[in-house]
Amino acid sequence: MIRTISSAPIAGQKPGTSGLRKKTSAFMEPGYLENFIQSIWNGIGGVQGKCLVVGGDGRYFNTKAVQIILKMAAASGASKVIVGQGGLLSTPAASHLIRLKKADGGIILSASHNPGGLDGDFGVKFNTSNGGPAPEAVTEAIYQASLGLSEYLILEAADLDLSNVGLTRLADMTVEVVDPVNDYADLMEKLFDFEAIRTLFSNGFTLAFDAMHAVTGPYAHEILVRRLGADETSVLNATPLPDFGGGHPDPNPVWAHELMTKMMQPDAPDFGAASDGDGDRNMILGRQVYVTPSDSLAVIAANAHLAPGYVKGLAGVARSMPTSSALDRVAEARGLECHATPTGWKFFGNLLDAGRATLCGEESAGTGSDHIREKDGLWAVLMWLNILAKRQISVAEVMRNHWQEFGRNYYSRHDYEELDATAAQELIDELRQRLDQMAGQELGALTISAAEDFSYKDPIDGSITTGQGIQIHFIEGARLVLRLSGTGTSGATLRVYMERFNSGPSGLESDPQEALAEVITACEKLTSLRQRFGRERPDVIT
Ligand code: G16
Repeated sequence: MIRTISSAPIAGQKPGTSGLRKKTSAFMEPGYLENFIQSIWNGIGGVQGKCLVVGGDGRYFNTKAVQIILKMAAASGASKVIVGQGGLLSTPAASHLIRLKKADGGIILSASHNPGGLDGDFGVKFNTSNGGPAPEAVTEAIYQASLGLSEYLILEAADLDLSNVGLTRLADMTVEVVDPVNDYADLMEKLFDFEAIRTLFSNGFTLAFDAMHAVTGPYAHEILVRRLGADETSVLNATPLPDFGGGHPDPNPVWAHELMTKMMQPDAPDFGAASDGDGDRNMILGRQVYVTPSDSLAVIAANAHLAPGYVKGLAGVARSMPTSSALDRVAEARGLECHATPTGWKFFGNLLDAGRATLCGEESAGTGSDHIREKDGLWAVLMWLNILAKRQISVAEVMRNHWQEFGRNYYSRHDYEELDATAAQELIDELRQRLDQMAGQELGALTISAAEDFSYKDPIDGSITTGQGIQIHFIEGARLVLRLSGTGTSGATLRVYMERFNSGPSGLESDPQEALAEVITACEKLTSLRQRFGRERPDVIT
């Protein structure tokens, strides 16, 4: 029986950088999830007769939420829902399934790298039929729908058993429970030289992949161990847990410290990597080497042709604006179109769909290509393995060679978390007001050449997105970017991105924080942010 439940708008259901992210407890409030799901249905013109993909990263409340969504899809007339077995799907696998099955869209349940559990975060994201995160026009329509919501529809029915693969029904709707891993693993096998990687492993190459108790465990086991022959012990923290084992499933040097410590030893494995809660982020390490996401993107751009799926070369490349311009150096040298977009994978969608970019990436540990419409953690790991298998050199040598050829963009991001949201916004507003007077200003050893509030005009649909971060260029070949995160759930997170170019051939092996010291000083002189927020140091340095 379909029930119509009267409801009323709930404040704050506005999707951020990547869907709606809130405390799990907020999502579990009666009607909270239901209101947002109905707002999605209303915002996209209903789901009558449509086919949707549904799955999540297995965090606390995932199983319950999947059941609610199935009942709401059935009540609103969806013809079919394809759901990952046990309600699990990594974000890249969900994106692939939407494309593979020609679905009309999908719902991904994840707060990505944010901690999970009852005290952690939960999230809901709507992806469109291209497999990618809904563009701004769609998320805005969903938000508007949430503001006018008066009721939601839900089927009164028992929960479905999602533990077995196969077809079943919920009232008039077909439910197809699929293996969450297989189709994705098959796609990877088409893109990369599995034979070469298998040979690499059989010759004694060693790997440590940290799944951080999140969704990639089963994917990594199937692909790296079963299909590629890496040792069983290569996948660490492989069992997905609803609270990620109490950890923070964010693959960066701070949160993946267990792997970092292991990889910084002289006898570390040849290659290390980690992924996040929902499997779309990655961290790349070599023995005693950390590769920044921006450098990883540039290395992939320069070497992608070594993988069978990219042997014809790249149509173009794209990075988010705060990501370092190491990618631009490769693009320039190789004559590739190169785009800088606002932060958020959704901004790459049109470029990928139009064939203007093959490879995209972000400083926030996201890299991917036109094989799907999300960033893809394991894809990046396999790309690196493919490059190492073909080039037969170590990660350290890959980096050294890369910097010698293209120069090095020293890069770091400093995060100040849980700041007072009003005070953080005031800082950004103040900087915005001073932008016109900044050119020529000296900040310690550096002089500002240009300053702007980044805005982006999508070259495909002409849509304009403004207020995407304060970007300051220095004549010395350095850059400073300040913006507020759109993915946090408490207070505000201020992200400060810094880069400085060194064309080499000397000075290419410095410590990034030292190489960036003058940019760090310039930032403090411009913002007094440590004093302003009473913080001695950033909470996270990547
Ligand atoms: C999301 C977005 C990324 C973005 C990242 C950080 O990633 O998809 O495009 O770079 O958040 O965004 P912010 O700086 O606004 O916090 P994920 O992995 O959290 O879905």
